[in-house]
Amino acid sequence: MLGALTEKLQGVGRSLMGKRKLSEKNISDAVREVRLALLEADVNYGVTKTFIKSVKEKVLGDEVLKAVSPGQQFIKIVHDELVALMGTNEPELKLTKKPAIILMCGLQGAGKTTQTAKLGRLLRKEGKVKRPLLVACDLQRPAAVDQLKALGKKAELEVFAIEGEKDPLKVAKAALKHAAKEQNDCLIFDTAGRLHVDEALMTELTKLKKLVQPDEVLFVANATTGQDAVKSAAEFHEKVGISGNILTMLDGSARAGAAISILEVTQRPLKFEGHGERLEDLRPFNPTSMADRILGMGDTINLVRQAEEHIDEEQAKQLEEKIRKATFTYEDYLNQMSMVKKMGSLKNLLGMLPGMSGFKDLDLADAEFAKIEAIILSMTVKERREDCELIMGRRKRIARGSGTKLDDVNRLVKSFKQAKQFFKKMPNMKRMEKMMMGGSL
Ligand SMILES: Nc1nc2c(ncn2[C@@H]2O[C@H](COP(=O)(O)OP(=O)(O)O)[C@@H](O)[C@H]2O)c(=O)[nH]1
Ligand SMILES: [Mg+2]
Repeated sequence: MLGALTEKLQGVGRSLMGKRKLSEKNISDAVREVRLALLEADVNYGVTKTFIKSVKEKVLGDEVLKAVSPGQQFIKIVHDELVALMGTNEPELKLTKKPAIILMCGLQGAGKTTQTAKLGRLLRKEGKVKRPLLVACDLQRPAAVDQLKALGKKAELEVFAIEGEKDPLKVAKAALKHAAKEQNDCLIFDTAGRLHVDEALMTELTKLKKLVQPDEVLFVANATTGQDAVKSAAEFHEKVGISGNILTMLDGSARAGAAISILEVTQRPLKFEGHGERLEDLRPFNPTSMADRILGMGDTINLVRQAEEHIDEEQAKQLEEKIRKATFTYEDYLNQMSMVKKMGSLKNLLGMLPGMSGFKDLDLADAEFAKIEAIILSMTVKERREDCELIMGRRKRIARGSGTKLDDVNRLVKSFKQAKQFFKKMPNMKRMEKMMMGGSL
């Protein structure tokens, strides 16, 4: 979630509510808010200025729509400009060599090793490559090699490492040889980072780049470090020369400005976004959904994509039907939870939903759901299907069995009943959708 900027821009939408037309005068506050928000989100001054100028031109120009409210229109223009700003480049990797070669670089803790494994997995999953080889060229710390090996094992990817070797160039050379023999069609080189950009690191990377002649040099940037990430992106690009960027830690309280500014200072595309520690948490960079997130409209596209990957459509339909008729039970709830779990942590999912960016403590949501799950698991089948009343004796037993408090069980039973009441009264879902979609801006 991109916190402050999102909140600011939502405020802007509200401030224009009730205005009939956009004019130089009534947008000046909104424009000022956007400018401040961008600067606060680490977008550099030059980019902000250009951005504001083009937003103003669009707002006051001919492209005024009559059908929507001024607030919606203003946000839409800012949104489209953000998409245009972030989406000018092609996010696809250009892998032309046989084998394809990717060199990862970035500061320590940016997420290089993790994204190396995630990327290998993703490329194979998408059928872009068949036998990727992860190469352990971070020889600064012995643990780095072990970390890559462990990740490789988890992802069922081959890892190339030489025990005890201190020279990354030797490892790289041997890996190329190995790949030729074993017919690996893609090599991803994990490299060492430093706390700050230094000469030794840059020299090492430059030599590695010269040796392996990569198709892609990907700079891995920790989005939560804001202007620091931007600064080091510029330095890596100047000294090593990069072909693209991967923005990581976007599941945290990352600021949007880093994405925009890194793009600006390197003039190289944002290729991927990292959204968590798990191997599945890497996606192609999507400027539209990033703009959606910045504006607090939720990462709907990605949510849909993940849902498609994991949820059995038929099952989902049945559940919807049950919710609509308010006949869903604890058992359904448990099934639903296990589907949601397949999609990743709740924290990630909730962050994608419209309006949830203001939700400060999403870790709590995960913990709360774990508790609810434990409670339902301690119910008998009859209880789960609501074939019997959950009398006090039963509740006490459930609390004991699930290691929770009686209060927790009572709370769940109460909110379950309330939810059912709510859905019973709901005439149809369409109306609810309308309420949720139309009311906000
Ligand atoms: N929350 C979150 N954690 C990540 C992400 N990518 C990597 N990590 C974690 O960040 C830490 C540093 O990552 P690592 O790959 O070791 O960074 P490196 O030093 O650049 O190789 C590890 O604990 C990773 O599990 C991400 O997208 N989101
Ligand atoms: Mg590493």
